[in-house]
Amino acid sequence: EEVYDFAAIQAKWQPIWEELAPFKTSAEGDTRPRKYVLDMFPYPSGDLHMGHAEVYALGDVVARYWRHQGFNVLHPIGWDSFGLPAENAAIKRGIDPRGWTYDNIAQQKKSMKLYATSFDWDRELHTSDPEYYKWTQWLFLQLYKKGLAYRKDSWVNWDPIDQTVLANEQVLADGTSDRSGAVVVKKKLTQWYFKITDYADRLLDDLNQLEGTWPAKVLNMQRNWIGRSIGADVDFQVEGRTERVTVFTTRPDTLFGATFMVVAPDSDLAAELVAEATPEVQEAFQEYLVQVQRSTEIERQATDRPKTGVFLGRYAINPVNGERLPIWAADYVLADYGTGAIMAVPAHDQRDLDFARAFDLPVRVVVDTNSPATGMIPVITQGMLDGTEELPELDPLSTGVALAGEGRLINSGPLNGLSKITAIKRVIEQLAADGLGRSAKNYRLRDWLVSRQRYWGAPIPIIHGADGTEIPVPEDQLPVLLPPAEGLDLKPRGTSPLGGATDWVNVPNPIDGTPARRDADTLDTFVDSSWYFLRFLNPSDDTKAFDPKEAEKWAPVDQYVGGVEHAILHLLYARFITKFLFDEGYVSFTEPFTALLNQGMVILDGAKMSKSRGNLVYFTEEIERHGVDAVRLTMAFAGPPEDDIDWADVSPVGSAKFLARAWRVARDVTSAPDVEWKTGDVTLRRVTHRFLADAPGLVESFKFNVVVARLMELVNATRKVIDTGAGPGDAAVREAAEATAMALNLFAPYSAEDMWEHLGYEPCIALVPWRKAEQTLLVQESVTAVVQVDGKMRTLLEVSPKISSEDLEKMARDAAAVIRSIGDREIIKVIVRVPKLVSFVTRP
Ligand code: ANZ
Repeated sequence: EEVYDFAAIQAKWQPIWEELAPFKTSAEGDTRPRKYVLDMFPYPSGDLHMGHAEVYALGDVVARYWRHQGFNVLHPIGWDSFGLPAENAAIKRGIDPRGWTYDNIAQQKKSMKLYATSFDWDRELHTSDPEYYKWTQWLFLQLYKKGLAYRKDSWVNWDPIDQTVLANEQVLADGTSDRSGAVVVKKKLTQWYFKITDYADRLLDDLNQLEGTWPAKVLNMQRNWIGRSIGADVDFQVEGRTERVTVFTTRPDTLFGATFMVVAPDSDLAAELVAEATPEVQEAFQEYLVQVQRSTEIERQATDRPKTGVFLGRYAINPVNGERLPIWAADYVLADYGTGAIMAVPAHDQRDLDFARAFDLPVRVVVDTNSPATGMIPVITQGMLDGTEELPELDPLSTGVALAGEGRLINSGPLNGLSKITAIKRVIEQLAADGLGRSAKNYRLRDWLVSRQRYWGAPIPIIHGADGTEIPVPEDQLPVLLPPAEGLDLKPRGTSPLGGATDWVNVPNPIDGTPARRDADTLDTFVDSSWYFLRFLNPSDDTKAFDPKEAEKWAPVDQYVGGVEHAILHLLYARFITKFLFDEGYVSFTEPFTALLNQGMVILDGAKMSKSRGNLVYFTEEIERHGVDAVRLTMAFAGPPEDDIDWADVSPVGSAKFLARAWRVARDVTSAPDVEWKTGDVTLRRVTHRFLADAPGLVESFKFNVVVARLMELVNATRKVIDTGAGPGDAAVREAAEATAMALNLFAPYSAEDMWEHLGYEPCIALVPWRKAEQTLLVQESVTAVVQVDGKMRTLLEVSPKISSEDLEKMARDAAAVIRSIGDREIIKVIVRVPKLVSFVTRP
């Protein structure tokens, strides 16, 4: 008897699909509605891994689904193929990064094709191809023309292992590099930046457009990253100095409580102030500065760190009351935020209070927070609440707790009695009238550092004249080709290896022919990926980066699928570039990705997979063992896509068994394709049509696991009719098998195509329109309730739509799968939503 043989099925269909190219996006004259489904493109660092297996399986469900729904779908793929791993591998093994990269691409492409991802291969692109990076360089020049690409000297994050600068985004919370793991240090260098801060407000405000279609978590991460603060700039006179010192504060209402001023030790201002100080102060300051430069930004902002600083021997004058405020340099004030200087209000700011207590500086309360409702009383007792006990004195100096809460102003002259918000308004008005201040906004967002002192990237298309002028490479001379790696010393040493390519670097000045030098730095790979979704629209056009007419048709991306690790960097940069292209009139939209799905990680035994942990599950091995379809189906069935998948908890073996079962149903069908479905078994027809009606909504809300569960149910129901009911010739059996094959195409395309052939049809099943449910068959006799334990689906129950909450809970508690899964853990919460859901939460 013929058996389900996944290897044979894969070998049979892969060449046929290759030949028929069913996923080629149709172009001119196609009147179908369009969908652009994009999966984040991979970095070719080796063969595909299980993370890829997940994202490309899930993205493919969406792409395949919209094709069944009658859409002209654009589902392209390419490679983010510039970057450090290639270069590091090349250095380690003495090979060419180019060769390493393209070998890996070839391997990944082979794996992706085997994995039956429904990509339009005609649109494949590689960011390291000159045909692509020509346009990355063009984009740089457009930004340059608008003053949005510029060079400046600045303290940069320096990775001492990779010997390269890092964007702030690439420094992890513990102060280490997200690439090499090295502790990041500061170094002063001349670097290229993109002025993303010009777009800060729009990047923040436009997030509102994405509410509901982007994960809330990602929206929040973007908001925090941009970090807009609203407050005031206040100008302070400094004794013995003509220029004023401006501070940024979010609490101008507390101006009467300022008792000292702090400047960042590594700011130009500190250097200026200390230049006039006594030799002792200068010496103490220099010593302190050296110490400060050894610490990371993260360390400097840590609240639990003892406060350190140096008094600069200078005084500022408080503009509202003429008081003399001593000026200190301390590392908790950062040079590149606000103005690099603050007014310290120790009574109401914890960092200032810690500092005041460490150096014996005065503390003055100017906001009366003394009410249990709003104050910051460390411990509130019942007695305080009902008035039998005195409220404690809120003295920050003795308690060590700053009064950050709301209250009425005190000790503040004309502001006394006002609320915080009124006082803020009043102070800003007064300062503005006196020319001593104004309202101000600040952002955590910094300009985007885009230059890298590394080889494997797009060369920056700028030529430096002997006199220091910058000359953009004329657009008709693009691309500036990367010179061959051969003969270059790629080892990191802080300057770009391209500087060693003498013939390449030394060029005549395009303007007057005098000797000049090419900029030897290369662009951050995030520049490459900031616009790739547009290049897919016509990747082989050598006359422009992308065609605005095609963008009009296809973009923005309708559904973007990828990992949450790109929640900040990549998405922020792509959003910025999109807004820039909008401003330049190249696109008509301001957000690149209308909807975003973040898949979780594939982990093993609760831990992230990694070579060093030795818990890697290999893509190729899993595919060989279980087959493509079983792995893909497992990814979809494991749970909600956002959750991590523990490969130890899932069962590709179970998936393969189910696929064999589904496949046998199709093989067993004995009726002909033209059989009248109306004559079929009504009970089975109801199950089929209920599935056809429900699946679209479930797919569109990414409940892929529920769709798979429902398919399992449909296959079981069909098998029952074949074996013990009306038999394999019944029309409803064919109808159910066809629906199964069609829906299975979303998850297990090889099995689905093979079933389709057994059912008497030509390939490709991927292009078959979704079967419409017949309304008359949808009248409910029963509904399926999902039973979850700790968020994982454990069983499905067929229940009456009118079942009571108590009965449903009891049925769920009695279900064998639930009892098994809960074991002896305690149930701490039960959520029952009749008639569809019972969810148990246990104490771990
Ligand atoms: C006086 C004050 C009183 C402040 C008070 C806060 C509370 P965000 O929300 O992060 O914008 N600050 C300003 N520039 C700084 C810098 N370069 N490094 C470290 N701290 C800086 O915080 C703004 C507040 O952080 C500012 O408001 C300032 O302290 C401080 F009861 O001014 B505030």
